[in-house]
Amino acid sequence: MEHFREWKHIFKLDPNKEISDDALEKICESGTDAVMIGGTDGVTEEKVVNLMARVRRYSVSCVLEISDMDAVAPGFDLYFIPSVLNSKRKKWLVDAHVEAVKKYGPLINWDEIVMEGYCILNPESKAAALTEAAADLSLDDLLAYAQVAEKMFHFPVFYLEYSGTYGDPETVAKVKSALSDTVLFYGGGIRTPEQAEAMARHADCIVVGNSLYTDLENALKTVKAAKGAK
Ligand code: 1GP
Repeated sequence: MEHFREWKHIFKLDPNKEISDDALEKICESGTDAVMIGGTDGVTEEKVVNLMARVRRYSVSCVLEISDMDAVAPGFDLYFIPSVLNSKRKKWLVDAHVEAVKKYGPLINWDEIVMEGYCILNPESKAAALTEAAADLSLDDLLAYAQVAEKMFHFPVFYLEYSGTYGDPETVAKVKSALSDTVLFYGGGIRTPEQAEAMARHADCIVVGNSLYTDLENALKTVKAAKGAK
């Protein structure tokens, strides 16, 4: 098992977006703890395998975040599986998982599986639309979700997913204080080292995605900022 509990920083690459070899080299050699491959739409097995093969030229940990059970390939270090706790549809909480186990169960190496209890908090995001997430959660709701994730479901990861928008560091701090064992991932809208540091002060690990495609130089600076955050 990889030491994901120690990670401070992840770059998330979308298999449905183009990335040049030059940019990919900078990302993989940035010092990030892992490159996570994952996206919401247009994710196919072919695109996943192609991107994994390109990341595998480098020594960085390469993990898959599964959004479609038919776009899964062997060869990743770990497989992160979201369960969207605030989805209004059971499919995204557990039904897709049941289907996947029925179809692929004997092929699964359970030691490589990491469950993520997700709360999707940007109502404008593709992920919120797809999963029909009740994204307008109060702080009380969020704190309860965090405790349900840890104390009831024993998820190893609780993921605050603001995808595409920058959240409130104070909220992240409060959620962190509600967790003792489950690690807290924060992702959404991080474009600058200052934003990275502000979130990494509270979250165990920050996830930087979109800004890799819009402002690579600043995105790369988030690694050092996250690792130096106190
Ligand atoms: C998306 O949490 C990640 O799943 C990162 O969000 O793309 O907004 O950086 P951004």
